[in-house]
Amino acid sequence: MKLYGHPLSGNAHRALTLLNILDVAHEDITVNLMGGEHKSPDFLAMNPLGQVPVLVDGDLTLRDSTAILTYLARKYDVANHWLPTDAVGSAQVQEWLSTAVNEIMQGPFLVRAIKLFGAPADLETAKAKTDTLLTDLFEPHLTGRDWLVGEHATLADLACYSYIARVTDGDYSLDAYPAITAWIARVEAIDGFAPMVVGADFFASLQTA
Ligand SMILES: N[C@@H](CCC(=O)N[C@@H](CS)C(=O)NCC(=O)O)C(=O)O
Repeated sequence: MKLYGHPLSGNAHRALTLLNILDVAHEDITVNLMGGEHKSPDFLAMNPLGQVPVLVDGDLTLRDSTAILTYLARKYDVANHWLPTDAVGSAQVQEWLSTAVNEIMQGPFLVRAIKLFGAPADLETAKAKTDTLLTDLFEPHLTGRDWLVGEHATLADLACYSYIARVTDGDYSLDAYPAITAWIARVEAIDGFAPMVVGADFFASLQTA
């Protein structure tokens, strides 16, 4: 099985994280996003949207981080721990998977991408969307709860972690959000979990390489 991603991609991070947690043998392939490899004909043949992550498992080629999470959980998590099978549990996980690819991308993802990559978007709008998302949804939801859904970690936590934890790469402080901060520490303590690289550390490592 091959996962095409990039260390600075939070979307790739969540997929890679589940492969590691479930101890699934895989090859972790870094796509040269800065060099435009994701828009090459070979990559576009795997994902016409030219985005990472992409998972290739035998004849199956799968794009989209949350689809990859669902596939891996259903195929390798025989206890259905990461993705419940009951109607309420599976729908509640889906709520957060949808939040991860929509509201989190419009807020925390963009705040970070504007700072790290000069993404062409309005910083004040992205910050305002982040404020709303964290203040109205995540902080109250996580107050008095350890995990986003139920009594243990699920795909919901893995999917929402990366861009919320690393919104600080965009000089956005999480100090006003104690419940979110405690949740990030809890997620990072999951067995097999590797925290997402800090943007400044990644760029510094390129200079010393
Ligand atoms: N919905 C997709 C979004 C993937 C995505 O936006 N990937 C970014 C990296 S984090 C990318 O490859 N961007 C390059 C581009 O869109 O040109 C997912 O969840 O995997």
